[in-house]
Parts: sequence; C-alpha cells; structure tokens
Amino acid sequence: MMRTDSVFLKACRREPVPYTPVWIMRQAGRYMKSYRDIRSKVSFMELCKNKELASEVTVRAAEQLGVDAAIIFSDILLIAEPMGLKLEYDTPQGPAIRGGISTKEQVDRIPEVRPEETLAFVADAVRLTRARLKPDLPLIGFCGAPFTLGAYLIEGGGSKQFVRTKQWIKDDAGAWHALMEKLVRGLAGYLKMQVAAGADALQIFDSWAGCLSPQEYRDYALPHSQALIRAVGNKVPIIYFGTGTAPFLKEFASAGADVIGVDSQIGLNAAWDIIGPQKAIQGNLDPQILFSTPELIEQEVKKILDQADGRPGHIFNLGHGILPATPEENASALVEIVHRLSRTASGK
Ligand code: 1CP
Repeated sequence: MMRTDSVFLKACRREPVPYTPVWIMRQAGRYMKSYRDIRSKVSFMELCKNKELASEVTVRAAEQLGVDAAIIFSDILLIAEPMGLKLEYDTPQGPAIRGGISTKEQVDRIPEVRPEETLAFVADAVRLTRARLKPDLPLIGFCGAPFTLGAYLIEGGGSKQFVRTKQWIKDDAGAWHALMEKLVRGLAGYLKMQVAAGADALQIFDSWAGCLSPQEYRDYALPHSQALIRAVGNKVPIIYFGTGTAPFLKEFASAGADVIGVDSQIGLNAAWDIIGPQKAIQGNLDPQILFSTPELIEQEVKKILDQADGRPGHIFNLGHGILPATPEENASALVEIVHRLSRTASGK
C-alpha cells in the first residue's frame, strides 16, 4: 500500500476509511518504560539531538502501540536556542528558558532562525526515522504555534495565568507582533524543512491558546497562525491543535489547517458542528480516562465514535497529551479498542 493511501492520511483528506485512525499525543514519553530506560542514560536534550536515539524512541512507541501515525521525537521549545535563549529541561519546574525577552529592543536583537543551519538535527532525525519506519506508516512533523511559543519565551517556561504575556500584549502590541512575525518566519522554514526530510503531515501545537479571550485570540494569535499555515502551503496536511479553544473554535478553525485538534472540554459533535464539514477533526478523549479500566475506556471511546457517526475525516486522539503516570497497557488497549469498534461500526 502507498503511504498516501494510509487510513491516517485519508482521514486528513476526509476520504472514507475502513476504520478510524488513531495516534496519541506525546505517545513517546515518560509513561513508557522503554522511554524511561533511555532517559535514565541521556538528558532530554541529547535525546532530541541524537538522530539514532530520537528515531529509536519514535519508531518503538509507534510499533508498540500499533497506532496509525508516528510523530517525530522532538520538542516545541527547541527553537528557543537558535533565537539566542538558553533552554534547560531538567529543572524541577519543567522546561525553563533563561534570558527571556521583555522589550522591543530585545525582540529586534533576536536573530532570524535559519533551520537548515541550527535545527538540522531535526531534519536528520526525520530522515532516519522515515527510513526505519514501515513504509506505509505516516510520520508527523511538528512545531509550536507562534502564540504558544511567544508565551513560553516571555514567561520563561510554563505558566498558569500568563500574566507577563498578557501584560506585554496590552502594553506593547507592536513588539508582540514583531516577535510573532519573527517566529512565523522561522517556523515556516522549520516546518518546510521537516516536509523536505520526509514528514507526511504536520501538527502545530497551540497548547496555551485557551488562556486568551476570543477577542485576544482573534487579535494577537490567529493572524500569526494563519500566516504560518499560509507560508507552509498545502504540500502535506496540517493539523492545528489547541486546548481551551471551545469559546473561539470557529476562529481557531479559520486559521487554515486541514484538521482541527480539539480537547475534551467540548463534545466532538458540537466541535465538528462549529468547525464545519469541510474540515477533518482530531480528538478528543480525556487523557484521564486512560487511568481507568479497558471496559470504561471502551465505553468512552464508543461515545466519541458515536458522535463522529462514521463521517469521513475523524482521527481519534486524546484531548491533550498522554499523562506521565498512565498505565502503558491502557494506551495499547485504547488503540485496539478504537480499531475494533470503528471497524464494526462501519460494518467492515
Ligand atoms: O523528562 C522528559 O523526558 C521530558 C518530557 C518531555 C517529552 C517526552 C518533554 C519536555 N517534551 C517531550 C516530547 C514532546 N514534546 C513531543 C514528542 C513526540 C510525541 O508526542 O511522542 C511533543 C509532540 C512535544 C510537544 C510539546 N512540548 C508541547 C505541545 C504538546 C502539549 O502537551 O501541549 C508542549 C507544551 C511542550 C513543552 C514541554 N516540553 C516538555 C514538557 C514537560 C513541556 C510542558 C511544560 C509546561 O508547559 O509546563
């Protein structure tokens, strides 16, 4: 079978499929013993920058789970380094970006990101992973969305309230947009580089968009996601994922992506009604459900498949990344359940 005819890529294009494709955000990660074993020997950054290890982790997770797509092992924050900021992962609070930015002058001093020079290790990992994966298994490349990355750069790490970011947007909208435009230029090249290296689809993670009001999303985030998606073009399907996006899902869907990733705070049905039938949808099982039993997981999967109702263009996934304490066997069970129930539903 040609990779372009895989269930995942067909679903991205809203073509009919014999069963619902499924993959899991953060499918290679700390919930997996084989991942923890590798991480006990190398730092997170080494893992991202070593193509042998990054591809091993990617391929192993995909094969162990039996998912319909692999996602390259990397991280949305790696782009901070070529922007001249210091990135640290192994801190108790999670990733930290030192030397954060706060003024217009600092934005102007941030160098333009030239991905072929400074993020070539990602292209190398994509190429090697593509060569090692089963030929018919699609590989997803990814990056952070301009808003979410901008928020990380300004906050210096993760945040609950995004106080500094919101203050900045209000105090100096010009500097904010300048930062966004710089990010868009770097990210567009970064995504195109991943496609050239063999990525079959792309996902843009706008994980923190939900901290914005609909008006703020429209004014400060949407135009830059739109510009990024336009700049990347339509060579491969683009998935645009966010959490907390229910209050402005229509605007979110207008960014131009082919597939919209939705979290668990809105029903799949309601979300698809808002997004419209011209787009595919990805989601949206609550990651917490994977802490229960296979029987309960099956009930919840069935609810989501019932809402999708066999319409072409549904890619099953969690509403957000798999949680680090998730029992490994429940992740595999999820994949088996989605395949089995969706096959039965379509009578194939
Ligand atoms: O200790 C460890 O091993 C590090 C944990 C870890 C992992 C496994 C981090 C640090 N990043 C990753 C890999 C990663 N990150 C992938 C790999 C591919 C896969 O899915 O299998 C992907 C797609 C990401 C994307 C990512 N990084 C996002 C978007 C997804 C989401 O969950 O919203 C975000 C927000 C990040 C930032 C980040 N990197 C790592 C952590 C712990 C975080 C979140 C920090 C925070 O905001 O508090």
